[in-house]
Amino acid sequence: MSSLRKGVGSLKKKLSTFEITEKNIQRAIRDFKRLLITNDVAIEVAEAITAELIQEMKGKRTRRFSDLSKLLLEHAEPTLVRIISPSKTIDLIEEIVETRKITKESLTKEPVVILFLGINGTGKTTTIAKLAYLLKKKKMRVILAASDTFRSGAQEQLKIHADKVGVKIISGDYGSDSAAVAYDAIAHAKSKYADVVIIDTSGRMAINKDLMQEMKKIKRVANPDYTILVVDALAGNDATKQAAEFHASIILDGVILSKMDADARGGALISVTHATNGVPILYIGTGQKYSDLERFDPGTYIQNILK
Ligand SMILES: Nc1nc2c(ncn2[C@@H]2O[C@H](COP(=O)(O)OP(=O)(O)O)[C@@H](O)[C@H]2O)c(=O)[nH]1
Ligand SMILES: [Mg+2]
Repeated sequence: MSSLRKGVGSLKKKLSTFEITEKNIQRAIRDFKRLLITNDVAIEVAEAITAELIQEMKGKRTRRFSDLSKLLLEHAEPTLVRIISPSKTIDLIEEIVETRKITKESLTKEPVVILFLGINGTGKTTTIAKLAYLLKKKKMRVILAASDTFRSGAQEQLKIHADKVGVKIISGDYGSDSAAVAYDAIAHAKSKYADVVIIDTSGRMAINKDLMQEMKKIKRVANPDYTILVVDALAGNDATKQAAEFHASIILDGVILSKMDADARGGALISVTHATNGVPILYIGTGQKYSDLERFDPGTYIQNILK
């Protein structure tokens, strides 16, 4: 008897619901794709995301056509969070403090070395100053390496930040070998038992062979513990392209997305993570003050986008 009732129940449910197919979900998918793209998610990434969502939803049942969009958003949230959740989360400052605790106990002189990469104007120098500020608050002794020997004014700009934050800077001459400046800064850090060396590098207007060769050389010479790319949230699709190209030539440990305060949409963040196969977003830049560097929380971020 109870099995018959169950059978009737499931038949009724079948009659009052319909199966989701690739075809009948098209319209909801199209609207959702538009939402992603207008939020600055790169087109090919929006396509990959929606293709994944179709696969997930196909074959499920729902009562009304009007429910499809709502259902899609419900599925989208965990999918998007998964895409931008790195395989491991890194609390950079905590990791550095821990590493130094261990290395100090063993009396080694190796500082933690962080290499910053990115094209012109993305916010590398500013972000380095912010990170130095946070590390200094944790009592870390920081040395900045002014390895941007390319763009005029770059050395002075970093020096101003170093003075304001209260950390030491090792500079070079314009036109000199940027890798040599990094090498000098690391040698200096070792001799002074400093904790962290942060290397500022030059960018170019766009990614080119010279830039990549120079960055590869710095990476070889400095042998950094962390290689971090700074991309500009305002750059939209270009930010995604930069992240993919840098990651293809130089393995990245993390990305920092600057200027999130100036960009209400911030979809670049989804694309960048997707394009680098999950390189973690370590921080987002949220302004021009030194304290405007925040750790990034995927869950809250996606909830805001889908609101
Ligand atoms: N609003 C805002 N501006 C930023 C942020 N990060 C950097 N900037 C600004 O972006 C411009 C370029 O930054 P800079 O550090 O010189 O870029 P670099 O060429 O990559 O070293 C500067 O005017 C910075 O003040 C941020 O998070 N928010
Ligand atoms: Mg700079």
